[in-house]
Amino acid sequence: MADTVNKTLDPRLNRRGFLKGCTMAAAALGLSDAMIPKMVEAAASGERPRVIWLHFQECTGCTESLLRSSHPDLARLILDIISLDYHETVMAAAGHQAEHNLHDTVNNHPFILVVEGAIPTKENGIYCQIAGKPAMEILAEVAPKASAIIAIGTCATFGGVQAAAPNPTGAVGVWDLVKDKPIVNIPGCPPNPVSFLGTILHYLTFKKLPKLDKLNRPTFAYGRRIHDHCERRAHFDEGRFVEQFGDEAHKQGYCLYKVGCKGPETFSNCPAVRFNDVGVWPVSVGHGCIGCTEPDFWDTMTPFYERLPNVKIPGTGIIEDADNIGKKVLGVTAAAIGVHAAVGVGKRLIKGKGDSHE
Ligand code: FSX
Ligand code: SF4
Ligand code: F3S
Repeated sequence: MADTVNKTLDPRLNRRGFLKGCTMAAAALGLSDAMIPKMVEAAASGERPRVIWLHFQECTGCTESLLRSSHPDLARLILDIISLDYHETVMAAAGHQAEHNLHDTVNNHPFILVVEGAIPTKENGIYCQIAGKPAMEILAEVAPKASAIIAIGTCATFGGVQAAAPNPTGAVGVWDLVKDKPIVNIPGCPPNPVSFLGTILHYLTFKKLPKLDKLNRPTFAYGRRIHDHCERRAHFDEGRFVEQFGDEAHKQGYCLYKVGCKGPETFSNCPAVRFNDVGVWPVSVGHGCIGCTEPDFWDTMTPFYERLPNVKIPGTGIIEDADNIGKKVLGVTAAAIGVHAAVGVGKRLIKGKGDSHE
């Protein structure tokens, strides 16, 4: 039953599409152009890792952004380089046949497990059941046999919206339950498909998982703070802020910090990789980052439309009164580089998960 999903979905990619996807992934991975042929060779080798994709508590946005991406080459490339043996959203099989496919791969072949969605743990996990079994039980059966696990989306990595206080179902991420397997966390609500593709291509090309940070996120995708490569950063440094959505400053494309942007404490490649093949990301279209790649962001990054307290503004030190930021820094040119936020680090340390620097 291997390949059922692939065969029912997409024709194979042509060489141009293959090259385009590999070039995008190589750029996202920070590899030089010289590595592209090696990557293409690995991707075209026919050595397609089997993937079992489990869905638990989630909205399927991760799958939607990946497979129904407006970049067809990207979606096809993903389906071309893996053998997607089980995926509830897109597979043709149903009922007993679907269950058979799952157990056949789990018991007879090496595979990578991809998990989308959080796992409820309260009352023996009864709040999410598939084929009559709690998600917890399915994970406990499948995870020990996987060669590696990729938790995709903020739900599978850190619990997501289900785990937001008061977390009525006791939702957790995969790494809270599985302790003895390599786990790659690809958070984001939803994450960028290129971060997933880059991880898979890295595995195929170098035969190992990419380097991870302390939150198990690939550093190629989550190694930089959004604020440190945001196109509005010059406005931040010069004290030009949007005060209200729709005001003149908003129309001018000024910094969104005062209307709640969480870029100063969020790690992700959004400003560089962008979404939807049309070069956009939240900040480029006028909305602040809400910190969707960070643990517990529904609790720690809210209210979404209020500024982060105590962010250092160039030339002013830690500020207490954001209303005066613009007035204070206008005209200040020194010390405008290398500014970092302090608050997120504190919050994460309190939660016991540490900063994401290595
Ligand atoms: Fe969660 Fe994925 Fe947010 Fe949705 O399925 S990461 S709710 S966008 O999409 O799991
Ligand atoms: Fe960009 Fe947000 Fe930082 Fe402003 S606060 S520079 S909009 S990341
Ligand atoms: Fe998420 Fe912020 Fe990127 S909200 S999509 S991490 S800009």
